[in-house]
This record gives sequence, structure tokens and C-alpha cells, in this order.
Amino acid sequence: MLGAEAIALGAIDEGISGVYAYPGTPSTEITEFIQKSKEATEIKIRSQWSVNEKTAYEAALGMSYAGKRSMVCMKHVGLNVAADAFINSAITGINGGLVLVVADDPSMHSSQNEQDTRFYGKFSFLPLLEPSNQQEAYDCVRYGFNLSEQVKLPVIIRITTRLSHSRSIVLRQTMTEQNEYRAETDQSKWILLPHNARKRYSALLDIQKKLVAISEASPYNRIEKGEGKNGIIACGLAYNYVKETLNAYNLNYPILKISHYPLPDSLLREFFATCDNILIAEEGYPIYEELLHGYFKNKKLKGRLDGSLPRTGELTPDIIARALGLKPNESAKTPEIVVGRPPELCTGCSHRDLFDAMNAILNEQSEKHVFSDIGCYALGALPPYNTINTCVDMGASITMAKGASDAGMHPSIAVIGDSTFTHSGITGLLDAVNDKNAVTIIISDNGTTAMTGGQKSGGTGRLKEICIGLGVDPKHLRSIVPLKKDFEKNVKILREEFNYQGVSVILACRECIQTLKQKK
Ligand SMILES: Cc1ncc(C[n+]2csc(CCOP(=O)(O)OP(=O)(O)O)c2C)c(N)n1
Repeated sequence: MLGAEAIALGAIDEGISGVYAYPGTPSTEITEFIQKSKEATEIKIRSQWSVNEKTAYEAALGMSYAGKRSMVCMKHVGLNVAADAFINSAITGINGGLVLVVADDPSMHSSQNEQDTRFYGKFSFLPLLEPSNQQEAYDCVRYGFNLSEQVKLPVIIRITTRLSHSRSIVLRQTMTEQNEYRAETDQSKWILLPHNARKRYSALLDIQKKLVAISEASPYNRIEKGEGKNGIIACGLAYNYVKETLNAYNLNYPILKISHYPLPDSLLREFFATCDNILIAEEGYPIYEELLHGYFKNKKLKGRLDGSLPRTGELTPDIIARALGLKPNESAKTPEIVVGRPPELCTGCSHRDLFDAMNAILNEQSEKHVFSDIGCYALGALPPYNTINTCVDMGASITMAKGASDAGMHPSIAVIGDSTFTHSGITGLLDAVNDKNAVTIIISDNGTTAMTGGQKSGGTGRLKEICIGLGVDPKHLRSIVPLKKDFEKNVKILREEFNYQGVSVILACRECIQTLKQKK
């Protein structure tokens, strides 16, 4: 199974009643597995996509309030969107078990940043599990639901791209029944008015010692004895790379494997007592290296901070080998004839015809700025189009165009996809309508969430009504079909709306070529 699939199966087997998620690489396959699972359908596990990560998290919290087990999945940047609900859920606690799975993307294979979710674990004071392989991914989810109900807190599971997207054999255990409906009886913990919130926050701090004790006894944290005074702390997936390297070079260094946080204090003390030089291998930020720095005097700590390991990007067995002073395996290097190629828009993609029509106008101008968003259309930043100038976070195109318009830019243009619009563009459009901004918002509606593989989009078939409901003047709510044969007509409509001194929305609707192909 893929690591993502192992997590999904673990959740089905541990009695979830629902999974809530918004797609995002490398987390998407978790929910897709549950959606396609016959077993999950038979036992009525709820698994439709949510409109964004915040709505997903809150729905999962509601299911937990009602006493059932729920899982919520997202990519790392999705947790920024859900952070308000997430951080506060550490204060409320849970009723039915709640597991949050976050898939990080070190090296940014398909993301805007490589933030490390373990930081959110520390920030929220919640337990976090970081499986090292596919079997542990399956086991950790099951363990996570029990831990969540034991300590009455959400539990985070952090995975990274390589674990999510690589396969291994997973042994399955017997299934657990879903929880009965039993709505929360202790209301005070859920009403975060200051007098309750202060008590709940103190309770969260008080339980930290217990969380450390659980982590010290966790099946996912252990010392593996070895020879000599050079030890390795291996966190999550990095444990795999460390083991692979030590096996390849026939070495037997002592290892402290950590896959369960908060840090297991007593194991660290025991390990540091026997080692003088310690390499800390973390797949992500040097979070624990920073925490442990100077903690044990007279011991040398090496890792990403002192340059023994690269400060950014994924680890590999070769990188670990180099940090241990070994010569990496040259035969495993990518041959030079293999060159990196950026992705590009599919042949026949509707975004292509939209960019051609936009460029016909924009290329006449000395200065051109197009605020864009996250989705396949972000590839319009690349040649031959070079149409868009920004791609920051989901929804930012509309609000950035609004701010630039406030500063005097005209035309101030936003390009956003249909799924991104419903994810977090709607509120920005309402801001622009309320402020009567001169902005042109092009919703490039291909009827799907294409970039992540064609999942259902939240507002398909209803975008016009949504825009009218938000107060867009119907005279400036135009529709175009981005096709070569409609080029002249589309240029004319775009030009008219670029010149308009108010909010205009252009719906550029044509089905994604990939989903169309699949249907045919
Ligand atoms: C907060 C956040 N959640 C999820 C993602 C992953 N993601 C990237 S683009 C995208 C949606 C793309 O759909 P749409 O806007 O309809 O554009 P399309 O790819 O179909 O052109 C998603 C879910 C992300 N980058 N950031």
C-alpha cells in the first residue's frame, strides 16, 4: 500500500464514522482510498470532499462532539487555513476520537513552502505521531484514535511525500466497531468564553507531563543499542534512511528512534548518557535539533543547523552517509542525461485559450499585472504565456487585486480557479463588492479541482448564482468559453471588463480536458 492508503485503511479499521478533507498533494490519496473502498461504503463512512481545510476540521470536530471517531486530512499549508479551529480544539478537547493527518512536502515538489507540521504539534501542545514506514502509518492511526480518546485531545499524524507516495506491504489487524452516537454532556469545555477557556488552557498545560510519560512508553520511540560513542537520533521517515545507510555500510551505531512527540525526556537522557557525538536526522525543519541544542553539556550535536545535513529539502540515504563521513553510493546518482522539466498545461486545456485571449490585450500595455492563485492555471506564469504575476496562497488573487486597486492600479486583474474560488475566494469577492473596487476577476472554471487529480469542486454549476448573491452587478458578470474559435469574441469581452471602473466577474467555463477524457 501507499503510505497514504495505509493511513486510510487504518482509519477504516479503527472505526471512523467520517473523513473530512480538502485535496492537496501529498495527502489526497487518503480520502480517495476511503471514497473508493467498498467496505467503507457498506459501513456508511462519510467521505465527501469539504470546501476547504477549515470547514473540514470543524466538521470533524462536530462529529467528535457527537461521540463518533473522525479523521481530517490535508496538506501542510492546509493546516494554516484550518489553524483557528485546530488550535482552539486543543483547548476544547474531544469527545469521540479525532485524528488530524497532515502531509508535509519537504523539497516543495508541489507546494509553495516546506513548513514542518511538527511545529504545529508543539505550538498546539498536542501529541504528534510521525510514522517511519507504511506499516507504522497503518498502526499509528489506530494507536492515534485510542490515544485521542485516552487523553481527550486531538492527535496529529505527520507524514511526508516519500512515505505517502511509496509502497510497502502492510499487515492488517481486525476491525473495530464504530462508536455509538453519544453527544457531549460537558458543555463548559466547548464554550470558549474567557472563564472557561482559561480553565481549559490550564488543563491542557497540566496534562503535558502525562503526554511526555505516554511518549516515553510509546511503541514508536525506542533506543536501539549499538557500538561506540557516535549515536543517531532518527525522527519519522529519516529513521528509514538511517537504517538503510547503516545496513549498506555494515555499521552498528546506537539509534534513538523518535516517532511520537512530545519528546521522550527519559529516553533522551539515557541516550545522551552513552553517546558523545550525536547526529540528529529530521525530515523537515531542525525543530528538535534546536530544542536539544545545549541541553546536554559536553555533547556534540550535529544536524541541519551546523551544516552536517543540508538546511533545506528532503533527506536521502546518500545525504545521511555524507553526514556520517561515508562515501555515498555513486551508482545511485541520477544520470546527467536526465534533465529536469517543469510541468506544463495539457494540450487542449481551457486555461491555455484564456491566457491567449488575455495576452492579446495585456501585451498592448507597457505595464501588466495579473494576480493569480493556486491551481493548474498557475502554470500561466511560465512561457509561452507569462500571463500571471503572482501565486501566493489559495484565494490571494482576488484580495491582492483589491489591495492593488486601492493603491491605484488599473486594470487590476485576478485569475482564480473554480475550486480555489469556493475554497477561499468568495470572502475576498465580497470585500471587493463592499468596497466598490475596480477589479476584474476571471474565474477559470474547468468544473473540477484539476491540479490535485480531478476531485469534485465545491461550487460546480452554481458560480453565477454565488456571484450574484454576493452582490456582483449582473451586467458585469460575463461568461466566455475559452476556445480558439471564440478568440475574437473573448478578447472583446475581456477588454470591455478590463476598462470597467467597478467589480466585474468573468466566468471562463470549459471542462478540464482530463476529466472530459475520463468521462469519454
Ligand atoms: C491551502 C491549500 N490547500 C490545498 C492546496 C492544494 N491545491 C493546489 S491547487 C488546488 C486547487 C486547484 O483547483 P482549481 O482552483 O479549480 O484550479 P485547477 O487546478 O482546476 O485549474 C489545490 C487543492 C494548496 N496548495 N493549498
